Amino acid sequence: MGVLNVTPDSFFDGGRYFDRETAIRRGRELVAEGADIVDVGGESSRPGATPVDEAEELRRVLPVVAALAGEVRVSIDTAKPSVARAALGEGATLVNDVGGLLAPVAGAACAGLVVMHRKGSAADMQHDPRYEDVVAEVATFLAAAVAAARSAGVTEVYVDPGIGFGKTVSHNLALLKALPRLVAAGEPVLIGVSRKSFLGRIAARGGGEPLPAEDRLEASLAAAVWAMAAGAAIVRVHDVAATVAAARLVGDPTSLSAARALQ
Ligand code: HH2
Repeated sequence: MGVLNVTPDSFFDGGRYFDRETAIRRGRELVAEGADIVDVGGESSRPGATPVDEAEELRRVLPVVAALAGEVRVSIDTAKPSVARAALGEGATLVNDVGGLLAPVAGAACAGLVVMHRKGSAADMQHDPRYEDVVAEVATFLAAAVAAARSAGVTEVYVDPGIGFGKTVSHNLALLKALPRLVAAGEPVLIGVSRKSFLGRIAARGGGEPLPAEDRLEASLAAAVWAMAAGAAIVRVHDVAATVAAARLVGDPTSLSAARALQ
């Protein structure tokens, strides 16, 4: 899944594809690089991001969704029911529900749904998030979200532990380490780690400064390979070409997946 943020303020690609034509061109580039899905978003969910009103979010995403929907599977990354509904009307077929409210919209439209765990809003989610047992709490939340999605009539559901959404570096690492357990629960798993700040902080553990988003490609690829080898069905990434190249190692029947089968 390639990330396409039509925003001025996303933490990595903010401002790069804010212009409509540039965004559409970038979507096509993601497809050429090997993306099976393009995830279009019009509101940054990074900690501290300024909320975007409905009219503005629609203005940002709808023309881009409409232009790309005939060429690739498009998912709509939003927290707003009205934006999800309108994007589905323009040809999107997957709802990336980052706020937890969109199962009825996906169900009514016979669309797929990504249910994602988060603790708190963009304004407060990174202010000292705490869990008794992050893996158990996220797994319980996702099982309930899947049940709610099925009752709303959704038949295609993906679960996402929401890396970075109300989680410390340790919480994110615990969830990644527990990925095989989440995969074993039975629903296809989506993982979004691409260029996230915890990767920059881990790289700084040797004593240096946290790496900025521009310098987190290698760590992102390592995390994506880990996620794929652990059985994730979808990885959501900014760097599609590099991830596709890395994915070959995991997909090659003589390499990592075969090693996993032997365990
Ligand atoms: N992460 C981001 C946005 N949407 N959706 C899912 N399902 N999982 C994720 O981990 C996820 C997501 C944050 O990344 P990005 O879109 O690059 O940044 P921003 O929120 O600043 O636009």
